[in-house]
Amino acid sequence: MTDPTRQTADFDALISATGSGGELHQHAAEGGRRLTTAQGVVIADNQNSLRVGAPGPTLMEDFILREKIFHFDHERIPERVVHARGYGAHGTFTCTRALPDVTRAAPFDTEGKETEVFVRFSNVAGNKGSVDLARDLRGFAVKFYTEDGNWDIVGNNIPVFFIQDPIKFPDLVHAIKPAPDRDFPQAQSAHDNFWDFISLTPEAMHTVLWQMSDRAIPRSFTTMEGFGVHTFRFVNDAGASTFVKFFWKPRMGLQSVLWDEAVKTNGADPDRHRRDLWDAIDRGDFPEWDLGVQMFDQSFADSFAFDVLDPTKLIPEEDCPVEIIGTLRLDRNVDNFFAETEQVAFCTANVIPGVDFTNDPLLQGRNFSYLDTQLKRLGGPNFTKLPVNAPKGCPVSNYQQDGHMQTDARKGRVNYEPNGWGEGPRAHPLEGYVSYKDPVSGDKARLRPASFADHYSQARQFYISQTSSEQDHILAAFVFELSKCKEAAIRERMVAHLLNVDAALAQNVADRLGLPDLPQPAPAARPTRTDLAPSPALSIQNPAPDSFAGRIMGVLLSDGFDGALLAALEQAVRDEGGLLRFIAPRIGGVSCSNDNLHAVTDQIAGGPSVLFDAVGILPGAPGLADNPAAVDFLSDAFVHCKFIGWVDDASDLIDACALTGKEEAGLCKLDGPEAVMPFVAACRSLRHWPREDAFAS
Ligand code: HDE
Repeated sequence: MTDPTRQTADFDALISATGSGGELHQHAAEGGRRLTTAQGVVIADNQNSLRVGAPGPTLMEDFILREKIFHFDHERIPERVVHARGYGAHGTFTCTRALPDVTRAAPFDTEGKETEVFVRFSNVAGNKGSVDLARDLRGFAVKFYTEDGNWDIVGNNIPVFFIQDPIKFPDLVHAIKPAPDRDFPQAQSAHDNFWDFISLTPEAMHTVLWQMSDRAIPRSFTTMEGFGVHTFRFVNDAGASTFVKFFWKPRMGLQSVLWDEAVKTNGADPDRHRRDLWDAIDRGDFPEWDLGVQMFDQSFADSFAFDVLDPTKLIPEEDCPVEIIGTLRLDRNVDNFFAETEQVAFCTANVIPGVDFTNDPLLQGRNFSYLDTQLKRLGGPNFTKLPVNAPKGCPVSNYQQDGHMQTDARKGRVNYEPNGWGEGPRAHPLEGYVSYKDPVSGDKARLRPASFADHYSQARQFYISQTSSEQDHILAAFVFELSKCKEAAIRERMVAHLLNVDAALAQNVADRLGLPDLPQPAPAARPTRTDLAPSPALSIQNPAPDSFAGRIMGVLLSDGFDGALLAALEQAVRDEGGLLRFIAPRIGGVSCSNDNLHAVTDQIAGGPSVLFDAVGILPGAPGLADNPAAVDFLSDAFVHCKFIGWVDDASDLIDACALTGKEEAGLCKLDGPEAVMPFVAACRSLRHWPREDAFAS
């Protein structure tokens, strides 16, 4: 065996030959860990392959080179066919309200009980290397490691889905992904194929309204809701079932960005969402969500206007309250992205006693798909042995064996059941998983329930539940997306659907697209649309947020800035639980009025205002108006309805952005430290939406 402390006699000669110099010398001298091959052989030289003569041929015998390159060549695995770009973290779920009468699910049996979780957020359409702020649905997948086995809620940040039958899923995904001939556009729905498919799929209209809303461009993972989407069942000890829908409610409140901001953020920081999550956990600012449930029985389901098994429909919170039963806290970043976030395998069929399925056709289809996809992606059936996928806190004991990458060396001769050897695990009728006895009958046929046929009523309900600002964003999104469709017939077909949702929305989209005539409304499967009451819970802006906690203020500085004013601003933002970034023309530091050097976090061209929730413009002297990046910084902040605090020395910049004399509550003059508190208090509402009216066209 190699003695790891042994040094070669001609060690110095080796160092000079390898070119590793002082670093290697120091590392070895300190007794640092030895670099080895995968077989455990210590490597003497990791810089030069084995050759004959100085420029001579490389030898096949070089097992160190060959093993290293071989492993490198196989580093990539197939990315997820959807939800490829994702980011995960570990955390804990704490039960705040036990439900022993409703479900035997372990996480809810006792108040205060903690269950370990792993969560992965994702974008749906883009590939693994795409940008965070694409207009897209987000995945919100949670794995609970319970003592009864692993349970996954594989949800999205939007409570409904595009289709009602799994047989349509490959078509939906093909349509949104880059076109097969040209392989673009990437991570975008703004193209002919997507809208061609959607305009021929009326059941998608409700989800499309959500997708065109601000929900599809969240500020961060920590400011978005999660939904289980389908109706599931809770089952109690007596075998009685209660329907349940799952909700994750962010403690930070809901917040999204504007489309122009999203587009610019993708250039400034394509990793905005993952960086935000990583940084928050890293600094101990652990993001939290409450778990809410809508629970209802068959008689509620029978009386509800829509089929609770239709995944294109939701149950408004006003009709069935969301009851909070626990809190999710993410408190640990992964050690290794690939080993954990990339290899984690979620599956809707991962349920535990106390949780069961319904006959939602989409859920039934998903239960098949996830296991299948893991086999392809992770290369064999033993992916459940990977630490991130393996159950924790409960034994795994069965007769499954062999397969690629088997890590269990089970002892003994028994690998079947029943066996007469008195060895090995046995099924347990009382403790084991028993499916809910759902009486089923009917003809075998390819059919769609008539109760799934209304495709417009809830789309309209969503639209009329938005604030006028949010409705404007939906309009702008439709115009943007459809303007990217080259085929006029597709644009027209979409407007025909929108006529069934809201006449004014359809007319405005048509006008802005320059449609010569309004088409006839699309023929509806149901002759009439039901006009439902608005559901305020569907809006992001309503109720207005009231906290700057966890938000970032970007302060633009230049030499000679007022140190006392900045100190007051820093204090006030920190007292609110907010964070600060300091932006200046030079990264090396910026000097204060008393000549002290203040650290700069971003050079101005690399720290545009789209990265911040509010901005302060605190230069030490006029002159920023000559800097195009400073002009963009302020004018973008203004157009994006951010709160802006500014000082006299920024007057030339204010002028350059045509903001001189603009009297409005979101543009706050910081005349002295006493003006700071009211400014920071105003920032709690995060955006000054009335400003948008000035830009309405
Ligand atoms: Fe998925 N989905 N999906 N999906 N889905 C996958 O599984 C599928 C659907 C969702 O972070 C895949 O491991 C079908 C609805 C999330 O790893 C795949 C249908 C909802 C994630 C798959 C749906 C989701 C996935 C791709 C229609 C919201 C990422 C890679 C019947 C409730 C999980 C993988 C993670 C991933 C299939 C529809 C959420 C191919 C067939 C509805 C969050 O198995």
